[in-house]
Amino acid sequence: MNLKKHNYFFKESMIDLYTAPTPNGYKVSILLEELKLPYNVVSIELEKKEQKKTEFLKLNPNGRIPTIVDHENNDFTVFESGAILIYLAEKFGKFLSSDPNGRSVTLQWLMFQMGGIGPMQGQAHVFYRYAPEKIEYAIERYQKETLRLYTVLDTQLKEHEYLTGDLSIADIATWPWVRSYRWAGLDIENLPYLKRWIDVLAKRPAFQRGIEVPYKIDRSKMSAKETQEKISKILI
Ligand SMILES: N[C@@H](CCC(=O)N[C@@H](CS)C(=O)NCC(=O)O)C(=O)O
Repeated sequence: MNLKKHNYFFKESMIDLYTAPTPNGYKVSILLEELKLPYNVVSIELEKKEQKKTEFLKLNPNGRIPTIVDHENNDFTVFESGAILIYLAEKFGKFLSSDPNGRSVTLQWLMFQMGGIGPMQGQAHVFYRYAPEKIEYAIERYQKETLRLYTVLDTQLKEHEYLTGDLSIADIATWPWVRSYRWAGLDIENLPYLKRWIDVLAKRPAFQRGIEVPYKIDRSKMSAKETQEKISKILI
């Protein structure tokens, strides 16, 4: 398989990031940008099903992005965005507390994203945006549950600037999803603390650079038909 390799920084970087312009991919590029690490970006064309090819499945048996390879650690490979964030945060000693309780709190909010926000909002996107037929029950179910999860975030953010005090991998995992609330057909006018947090993080240069990896994309400029055709090639 001929994976296209973009080298943004040096000829040989420590980390290879296999990614696509999606919220799960952005989590890792944002963290790498925050860590100011040089990394190679391998752009995976999801519509061409590059993520299902044998060569890629050797790196990620789930056939999805993101995935990293750490050349400094015998080409150790990590898949699942949450596991990648923990691996990098531990390796570089940033964005995850070394104090056991502080670490647990960050991991709780990271799991809340991985097990709640991501899957529920992902389904809201599917049924609200991409499904060829509009199934009201499914749209309402996933929108309502995503909004309920957002209110949990809003309550937490009323008392905390970031989800767990200092900026952590929990914020980095959650922001790329929640910032796309309009894509799920949701309104957050009644969630002022969540809105404040989205705006604060959106101003960080590393977050701005992270969402342009592997390339910049503006979905608001794509027609509904174009979007549906593109995504239906990815959805199994
Ligand atoms: N739980 C996985 C989910 C990864 C995932 O769903 N990736 C999507 C893009 S956001 C993907 O690769 N989709 C392509 C496919 O399903 O074939 C993670 O967090 O890494």
